[in-house]
Amino acid sequence: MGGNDLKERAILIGIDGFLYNDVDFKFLWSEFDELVKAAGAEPVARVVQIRANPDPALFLGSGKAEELKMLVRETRADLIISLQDLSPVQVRNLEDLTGVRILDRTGLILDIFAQRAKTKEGKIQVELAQLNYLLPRLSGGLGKELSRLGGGIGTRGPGETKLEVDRRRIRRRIADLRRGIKAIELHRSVQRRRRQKFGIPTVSLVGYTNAGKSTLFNRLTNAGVSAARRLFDTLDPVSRRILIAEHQEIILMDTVGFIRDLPHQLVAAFKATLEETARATLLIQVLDGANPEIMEQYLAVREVLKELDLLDAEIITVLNKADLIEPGPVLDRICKEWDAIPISALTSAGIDDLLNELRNRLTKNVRSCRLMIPFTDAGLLDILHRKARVLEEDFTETGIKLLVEMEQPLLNQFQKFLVK
Ligand SMILES: Nc1nc2c(ncn2[C@@H]2O[C@H](COP(=O)(O)OP(=O)(O)OP(=O)(O)O)[C@@H](O)[C@H]2O)c(=O)[nH]1
Ligand SMILES: [Mg+2]
Repeated sequence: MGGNDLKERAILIGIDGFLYNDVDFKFLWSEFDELVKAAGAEPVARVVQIRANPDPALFLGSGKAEELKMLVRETRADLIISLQDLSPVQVRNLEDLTGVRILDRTGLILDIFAQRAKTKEGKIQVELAQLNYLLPRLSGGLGKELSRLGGGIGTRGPGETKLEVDRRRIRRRIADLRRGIKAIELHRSVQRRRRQKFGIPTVSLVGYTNAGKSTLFNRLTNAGVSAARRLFDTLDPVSRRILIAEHQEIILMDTVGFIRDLPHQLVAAFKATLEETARATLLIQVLDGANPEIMEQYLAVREVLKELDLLDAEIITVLNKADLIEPGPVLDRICKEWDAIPISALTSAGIDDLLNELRNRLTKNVRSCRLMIPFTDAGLLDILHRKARVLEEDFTETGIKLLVEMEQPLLNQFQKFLVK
C-alpha cells in the first residue's frame, strides 16, 4: 500500500441480530472500523443486514447483495470486508457478483499482522497463521481460491509466487515454519531457564491494543520501543531488565495487544509468545481510561487471559491515560470499581504508585534470613541460587553461611538450616 492518497476504499459488510446483543455489536463495528484503518484501507460505506443466519451462498440476502453491487460502483470501492468470517463459496459468489476483492475480519487481522511483523520470529508466526487460514479455503486443490483470498489490503499476504503453489507445497511450508517456531520455543526456554537461575521475576504488560503498553514500557525502562496510535503496533515481545529497588531486579515484557475474538490461527501461531506472558510472575493489565469502550476492552482482555489459562495469575490493574480524565470523584470511583491504579504513561503521573505496588506484590511473601548449610548438604546451594536471592555467601570451616531472600514456602524447606 502506498501513501495516503492511494488508500484502498473498502465497503464493510456484516450481519446483525444473531450472536451479539446491541451494545456488543456497536463495539464490534467501531473496532472493525479501526481494524480496517489499521490495515491501511479507508472504510467508505457500510452494509448491515439484520437476519438470523448468514445466507450460505451470498452471506447477505439476495436483495442486500444487489444493493452491495450498486454501492461498489457508486463508491468506486476496491474491496469488501466482512465482519463475520466467510466460507470459500460465499467469497467466490460475492466476488463474482461485485467484481471486487473480498476479505473477512480474520483475513484482515492477519493482514495487519503481516504488515507489522518486523523480526524473523514475528514473520514466521504470521506466515504460519496466514497459511493455516488459507489451507482449508483451498478447494479442489487448485490455486484459484488462494489467489482470491490470499491478497489482503495492497499486495501483502503470502507472496504472489506462493499463490500458485498447491496444497502440498503449502503443507510443506507449514511444516518448515513449525520447525522454525520449535527453534524459537527452544531459544525461549533457554532464556527462561537462565532467568529462573538468577531468580529474576518477570512482569508482563498485557492489555487491549492501543491501551498504552509500549508507552508504559518505555516509561519504566527508557527503552525507546516504538509506540504509536495504531492497532497492533507491537507484535514482537520485547523485554528489558530493570531495577525497581536496590536489590530488586525484574524483567519487564511488552506484548502484543489483545483484541476481541483474536483469530485462533494467530493464537496458535503466537503461542510461544503468549506462553511467555503466561509464565510471568505477575501481569500488569493496562486499561485505556480514555476509551469509552473500556468495559468491552476489559472483558476482551479477560477472555484472552482465560484462553491462556491466566485468570488466576497475579495481576495489577492500571488505568492508563489518566491525564485525559478529569480528576475527581468520577475517576476515584472508576479506579475503586476496577481496583486500578490511575497512571499516565505519557506524563509519568502515578508511575511511582505503580512501582510501589509492584515492589509490594513481588516481595509480599519474601523473607530474608541467615542460613548455615553444612558441606554435606552443599547440593542445596544450587536450589538457593535458582530459587532464592543470595545476598551473601561465605565458605567457613563448618559449612556455607548465607544471607538470602526467599519466599515463605521455600523457606519452610530450609527450616533446619536457619541461623537465629
Ligand atoms: N494521553 C495519553 N496518551 C497515551 C498514554 N499512554 C499511551 N498513550 C498514547 O496511546 C497510543 C498507543 O500507545 P502504545 O503504547 O503504542 O499502545 P500499545 O498498548 O503498546 O498498543 P499495541 O502495541 O498496538 O498493542 C499512543 O499514541 C500513545 O502516545 C497516556 O498516558 N496518556
Ligand atoms: Mg505496543
